[in-house]
Amino acid sequence: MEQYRTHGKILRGLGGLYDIRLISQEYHATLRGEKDGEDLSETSPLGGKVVSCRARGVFRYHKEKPLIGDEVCVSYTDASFTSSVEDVIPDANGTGVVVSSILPRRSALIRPPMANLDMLFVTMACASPEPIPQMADKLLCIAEYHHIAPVVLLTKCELDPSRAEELRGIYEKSGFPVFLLSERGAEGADAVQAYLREHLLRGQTAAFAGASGVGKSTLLNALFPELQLETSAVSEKTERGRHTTRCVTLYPVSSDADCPYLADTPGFSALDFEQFDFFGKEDLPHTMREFAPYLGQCRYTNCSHTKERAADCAVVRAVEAGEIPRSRHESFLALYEVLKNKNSWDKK
Ligand SMILES: Nc1nc2c(ncn2[C@@H]2O[C@H](COP(=O)(O)OP(=O)(O)OP(=O)(O)O)[C@@H](O)[C@H]2O)c(=O)[nH]1
Ligand SMILES: [Mg+2]
Ligand SMILES: [Zn+2]
Repeated sequence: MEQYRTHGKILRGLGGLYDIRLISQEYHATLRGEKDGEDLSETSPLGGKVVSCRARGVFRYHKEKPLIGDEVCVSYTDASFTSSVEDVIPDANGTGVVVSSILPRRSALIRPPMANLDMLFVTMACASPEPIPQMADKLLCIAEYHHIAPVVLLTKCELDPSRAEELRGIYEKSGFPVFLLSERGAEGADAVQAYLREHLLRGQTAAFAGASGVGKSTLLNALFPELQLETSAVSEKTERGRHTTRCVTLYPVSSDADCPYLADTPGFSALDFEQFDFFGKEDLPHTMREFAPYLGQCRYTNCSHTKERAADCAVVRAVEAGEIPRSRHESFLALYEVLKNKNSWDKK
């Protein structure tokens, strides 16, 4: 039986079943042994199709858990697909679609649990739930650390326009693209759409992340009404989100095999925030993009840019001069403290 190979991207995983979208333009057919070395590339008729695979084979032996956004090598046979490719669950008895390997990752995050992200929309509501700049700043640092392009999204701006302007000022000053959304995306979604068109390239992935209830799924619905994602009102009592989105899912933005993807992710709670993946405290200053002009300018090379005197620390001086937003430096101090403690714990 002819064996084919192609590439796919994991869109979602639920109960041990992974949806994989075949993305490769080319595939290879090999008649076992006989045609080795011969170039049999053709355009895959399956590009853009979604197949479901059980987490068997390579997943079982792989130490790392497959992540949403992983690119995988997929092999299949003629018999793998019945009339409708969309509803195949073809893993039975060697005739099915088999994931033979997970391709090397460009990046992997713990929160949101995703591989190969290219752009991260750090989403924060101006009110309901109350914005937590430190959570946004931590996400921004993580994106920078992994070379994922960060974008700041401020939602529910109509609920507190002055807070919206204040936050816009902070993040624009720090050098991030910032988008303001009001009325469930009725205002502002166009600008996000235009930004995505211009900056998210073929095959790339952008994710929306932030606290529960900030309106990530709502915005995705505004951008792509056909998605009809579930949303729900924040709790009246606690003003917190209800954790409506339960798992990370990638949505292809068109039917092209190599189109970009957008990801909806489950909202964070304050507790999740503690368990974020992180890195060494020495790396932290380099993940604050507005610190860049000042690094290397401090009096002492081992300056931590935390409690030093302004006379000695170029970063502290820039904060006092209003060049670096104070709230960003406050987040830096808090994150530095977390990393310092984490590192001393690691050494024990
Ligand atoms: N007033 C106002 N409400 C909004 C806006 N955007 C979203 N909402 C509401 O906020 C609530 C939460 O929205 P969701 O889209 O479910 O939030 P989410 O970020 O996806 O939440 P999780 O899935 O729990 O992470 C819903 O009731 C939305 O209608 C907005 O711009 N203005
Ligand atoms: Mg949601
Ligand atoms: Zn310094």
